[in-house]
Amino acid sequence: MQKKMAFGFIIISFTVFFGMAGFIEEMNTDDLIAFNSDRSGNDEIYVMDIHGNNIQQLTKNSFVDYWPSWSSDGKWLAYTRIKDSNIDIYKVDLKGTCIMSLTQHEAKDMEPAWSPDGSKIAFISSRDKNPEIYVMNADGTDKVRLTDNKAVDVFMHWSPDGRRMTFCSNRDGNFEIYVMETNGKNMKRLTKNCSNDWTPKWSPDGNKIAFVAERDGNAEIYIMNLDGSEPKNITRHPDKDFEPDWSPDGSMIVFVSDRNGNQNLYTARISEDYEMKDIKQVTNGNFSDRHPVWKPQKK
Ligand SMILES: [Ca+2]
Ligand SMILES: [Ca+2]
Ligand SMILES: [Ca+2]
Ligand SMILES: [Ca+2]
Repeated sequence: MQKKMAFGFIIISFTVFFGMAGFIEEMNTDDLIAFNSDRSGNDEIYVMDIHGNNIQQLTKNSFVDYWPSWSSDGKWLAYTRIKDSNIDIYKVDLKGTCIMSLTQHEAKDMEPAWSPDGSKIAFISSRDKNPEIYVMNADGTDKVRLTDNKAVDVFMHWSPDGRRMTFCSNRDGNFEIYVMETNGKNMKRLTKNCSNDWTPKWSPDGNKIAFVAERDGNAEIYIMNLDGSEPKNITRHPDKDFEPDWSPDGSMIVFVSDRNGNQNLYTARISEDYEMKDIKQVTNGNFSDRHPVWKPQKK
């Protein structure tokens, strides 16, 4: 009997020790959310675990650094920097020690969106006079324009298979959500209403699009089908809820809300019928925490 208990204890100790070690390692490397925050004075890029702990600051300077986008291998974050009245795209590694410039143009270059296979970065540039969508290689070479319209074209996001892109444009009066192939062809409008629709994010299974609209009176997060049908308001809160991003397994969404006075980050579980459950505030304090993006899963 004693022998059996001792053996059981060893098994439990083994599981606790190695299981915990594995858990911590996983927390540190996989379950991460990047965001930008002005908590240290001006906007900088940060990474934290999904519970809002272990916050690491990756940029530290007098410029505005915002709009992070993960590389598919999770080793880099592309982001936008406003410096000396110019706006360009940079990337930073997860230690914050290596920062590289990806655009060097006098026009505004912003909002990088890394492709799912890691080879390309889509971005917005006004180098051809008005905001258009471009794509470049991940090292900043070979920039190609995808849209050609006098309207503002913004907020691209790649489909999980990398073959299509959602974006927003006010070409039809107010901001609506569009989809196109990643060569700019076969463009189609998905929303049609009198309020602005913003920041579409494809679900990891490729079946839904989360986005933001003010059609019910204030900024809310919605989920709709790929053809724009059945939009469902999933926040239904009188304060502003915006900038949603899916967890890699599609079971959760991280978003920004000012429901507790200022812009903080929240996570929620998404149920099978696309309801928000277990809403949890993950950042606190009197700053603006914005643009959360969940680290992609290792391929
Ligand atoms: Ca900064
Ligand atoms: Ca520029
Ligand atoms: Ca345009
Ligand atoms: Ca709301």
